[in-house]
Amino acid sequence: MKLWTRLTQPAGALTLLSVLALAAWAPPAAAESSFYSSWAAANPTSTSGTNVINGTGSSCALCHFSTGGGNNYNAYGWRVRQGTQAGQAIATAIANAAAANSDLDPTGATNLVEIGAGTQPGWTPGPNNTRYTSGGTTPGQTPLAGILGSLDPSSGTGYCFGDGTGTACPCGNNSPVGGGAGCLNSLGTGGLLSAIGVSSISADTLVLQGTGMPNSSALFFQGTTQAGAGAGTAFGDGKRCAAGTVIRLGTKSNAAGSSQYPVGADIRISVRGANAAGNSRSYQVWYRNAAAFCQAETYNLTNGWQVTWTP
Ligand SMILES: [Ca+2]
Ligand SMILES: [Ca+2]
Repeated sequence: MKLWTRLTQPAGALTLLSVLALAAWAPPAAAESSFYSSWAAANPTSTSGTNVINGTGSSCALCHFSTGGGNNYNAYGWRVRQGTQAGQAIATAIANAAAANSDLDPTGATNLVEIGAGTQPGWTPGPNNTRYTSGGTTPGQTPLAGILGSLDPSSGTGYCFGDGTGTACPCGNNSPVGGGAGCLNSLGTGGLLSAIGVSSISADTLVLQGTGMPNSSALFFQGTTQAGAGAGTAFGDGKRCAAGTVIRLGTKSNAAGSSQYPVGADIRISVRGANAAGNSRSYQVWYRNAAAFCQAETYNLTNGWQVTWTP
């Protein structure tokens, strides 16, 4: 018994020393992880946090301008911090921030809507973010790099997918079901069209975003109806989805398979598309795909995207 005690005492002492050493060094990390673990417990099915972790390697960027946390918050992190500074428990502060649109994203989406959509309650694209510290605020900041997925919820609805539903792709070149893209192109990807922003005539921030295309030219266009009653009609290597009276919005050169409209000084879609409140319009991207693939035609298209214009 004495031997046992003698042998275990140093180990016990070492353990105590280790705990003290950890206590001396650990508080910042422990504080951050308790915030994130509370957040994850409150939002167990959200991909907002995993999009941050998988893209930046750290959960801190959900709320901070740094992967190491600290006194540099985005809009959402600052909102939660205001709650804890007011004496609220972390979980309470997170719950109290749910109804706010912290990042003032152009879709007007609340933090809870963004968390449900897997987007970022604290970030919006471009130099439209504010950096908060206890010493003051700095507007005009771009979001922390590397975060996966969209920063804001999409505006509108996809339809006419090249995934075998609706009208078949011309060569059996279907894209994966659930991917929301058009028919496959020669690169083995389906062109994907979506949009962010607000489709409001008086406050138009709508931006169409195309991905999954070759690095070629891409024509963004608007139609007044859906081709094939929404199922699309065979066209080149893909499907025509937007039809009726067509307006060409603009032609872009894809980089990394992507382009968007409008960019910079481009005319807003509400104006370019001659839209009025109440209009429901179809959008699509028609892109060049010069490689010998599928039909003799050297073009393909994205899925369709449907938008309703509000006042
Ligand atoms: Ca928001
Ligand atoms: Ca956002």
